[in-house]
Amino acid sequence: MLTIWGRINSHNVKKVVWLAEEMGLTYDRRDVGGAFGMDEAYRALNPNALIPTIEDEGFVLWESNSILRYLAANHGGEAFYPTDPKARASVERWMDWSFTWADAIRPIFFQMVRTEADKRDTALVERSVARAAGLSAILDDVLGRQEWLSGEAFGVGDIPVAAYVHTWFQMPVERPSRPNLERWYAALQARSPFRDVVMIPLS
Ligand SMILES: N[C@@H](CCC(=O)N[C@@H](CS)C(=O)NCC(=O)O)C(=O)O
Repeated sequence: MLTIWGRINSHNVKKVVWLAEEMGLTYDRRDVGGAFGMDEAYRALNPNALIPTIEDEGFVLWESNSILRYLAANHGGEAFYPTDPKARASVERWMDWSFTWADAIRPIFFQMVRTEADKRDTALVERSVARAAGLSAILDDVLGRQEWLSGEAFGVGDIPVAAYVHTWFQMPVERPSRPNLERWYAALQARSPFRDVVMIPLS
């Protein structure tokens, strides 16, 4: 049995649960982190005191993108994770780049969702909005040339970026028109695991 530790309103937890749902895996998700706290037993599994962490038949793993790669490589998820070295590297590039993208979006999310209106740092939000707008051109460009970030089919290369794209589209901030990115976001919304796991109210 696969165990996934982490509160479901975490972007990094959503990524793992989303893939588990796409792959039809049976899993037990346990709330940890944020208001749920972290006990010593959990910290012994993950010395970073961060979520998510998984345990699969005694194998413990943390770092959300490593978990995505492990699940896809070991549980019949090959369709989500190409084996050809160039195709695989292209997919992994978007997984790594997702942290650049997440760093741009996170301040907007924390300020607009987790900070009271009168305590918001508007200059920080403005800088993040501008940074996200610039980075979104990179996504729009690649998605004008290929259907998915993972290539011709949806895969693990789409998941980390998509988790934060959804948040970006939900924020009451200015966004430039990005037709290819919007087409991809609409295609993601046609997937029920994306709707059920990622498109929950932000908190
Ligand atoms: N690089 C790590 C980052 C993990 C991370 O920052 N997790 C956040 C939630 S998204 C966390 O654990 N925050 C503390 C908490 O929830 O208590 C990963 O991708 O797994």
